[in-house]
Amino acid sequence: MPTPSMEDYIEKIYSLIENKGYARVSDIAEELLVHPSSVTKMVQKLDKDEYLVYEKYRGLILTPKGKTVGKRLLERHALLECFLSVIGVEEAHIYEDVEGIEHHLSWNSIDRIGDVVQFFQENPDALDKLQSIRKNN
Ligand SMILES: [Mn+2]
Repeated sequence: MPTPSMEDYIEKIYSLIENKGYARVSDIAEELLVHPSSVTKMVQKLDKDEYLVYEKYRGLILTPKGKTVGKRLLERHALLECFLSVIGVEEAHIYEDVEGIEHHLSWNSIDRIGDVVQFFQENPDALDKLQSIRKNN
């Protein structure tokens, strides 16, 4: 199992490759607000654990295992953003709050939160009721 920090890196590398087609150490460092030497160290660990293959002058590519995990982590992040948005959390808090909780929930909880999101998407009346509760609190 990847640690929270490894998850952050795998998620970020996956999304960089999705969006730009590649992930450089400098891009990862910039996006995660860490020193490039920390990125290199972590990338070496992720290589050792077979999430990616890192070649100093050719950059890095995710292994099938890294891709599967990265996709799941990105989906988890998106689901939690959706959940906070559905329950009425202000936009300004959403990203940071998701970064704070995403590593600390079991996949069981993530799946059940997915049910709640689906429930509100399929039942606009329930969403209206939730909104009226919110307005009164
Ligand atoms: Mn995230």
